[in-house]
Amino acid sequence: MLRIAIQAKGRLNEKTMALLADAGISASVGSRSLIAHAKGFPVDLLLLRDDDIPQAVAMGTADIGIVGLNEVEEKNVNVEQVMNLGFGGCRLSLAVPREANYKDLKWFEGKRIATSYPGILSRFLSQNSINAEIHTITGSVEIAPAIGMADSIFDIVSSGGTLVQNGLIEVLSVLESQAVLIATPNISPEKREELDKLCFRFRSIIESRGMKYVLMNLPKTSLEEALNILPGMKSPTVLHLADPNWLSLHAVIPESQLWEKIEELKGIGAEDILVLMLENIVK
Ligand code: PRT
Ligand code: ZN
Repeated sequence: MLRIAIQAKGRLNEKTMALLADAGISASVGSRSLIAHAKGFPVDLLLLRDDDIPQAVAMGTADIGIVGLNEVEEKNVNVEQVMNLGFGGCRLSLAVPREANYKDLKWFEGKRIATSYPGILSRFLSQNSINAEIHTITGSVEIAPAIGMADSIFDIVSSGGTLVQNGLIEVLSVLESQAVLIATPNISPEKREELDKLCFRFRSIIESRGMKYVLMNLPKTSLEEALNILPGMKSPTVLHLADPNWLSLHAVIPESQLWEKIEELKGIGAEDILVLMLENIVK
């Protein structure tokens, strides 16, 4: 039975539980328990702080884990990165006070940088031959320059709002991160088989995210034009209707292009357009 380490509470917990639920894995997690037995797939959930997940997976305490790439890179332990999970997106960036006269990386020479990610930062600084003082602090890194604890920071940025609020400017993104699925090195063949099944479920869920299933009625004479409007997508499904002058067209369209494509399809006579949510794309 696979044991999967996930964040007990925090930013990744809810989306991790949602991904597991979409994959048919449900667990009732008590607020105090460390382990939960799941239904729907032979897996136990190990609920940990995100900082402890890379190590737990590297040691084999858990066979697999879901955690931010930033934590995996920071802990620098031996784990297999199995797949990106498409949520928890953020970046680890260097930021300086707004009034700093920043031109390039040399600015950091001899400066004090506050961070919760000393491992990634020290590797980056040595690759770029910069000598700076790293001040490791946990939590509220962004206030360090204002209270005189540091000249600059290296921290997680998502919308950038926190930096602005603290009078800081992002000057360089060092690592793009998102939640990733990791596995213990030398996982047994039996567990690898279970992991492959789980990845198959995750992949079909992730691929269907951001896609919509669209059905419409279309004059038969517009079919050629409709196929040109939907290029690059697999050939849409065309069904005959009782009225020989009309067809029913079904297509999968990325959400980002949905309204633009619908307007174009309406322009060539499409009617009764239905947009449906897509739960899975099983390949
Ligand atoms: O208790 P535990 O140790 O498990 O959790 P934690 O408090 O260490 O981590 P948590 O739950 O805050 O974050 C878990 C993971 O979420 C991180 O390791 C990242 O991989 C990911 N993530 C995604 C983020 C953010 N986005 C994010 N915005 N983690 C933190 N932030 C912080 C950021 O540091 C900033 O201070 O949120 C603040 C707001 O960011 P802006 O730029 O949107 O203003
Ligand atoms: Zn943490």
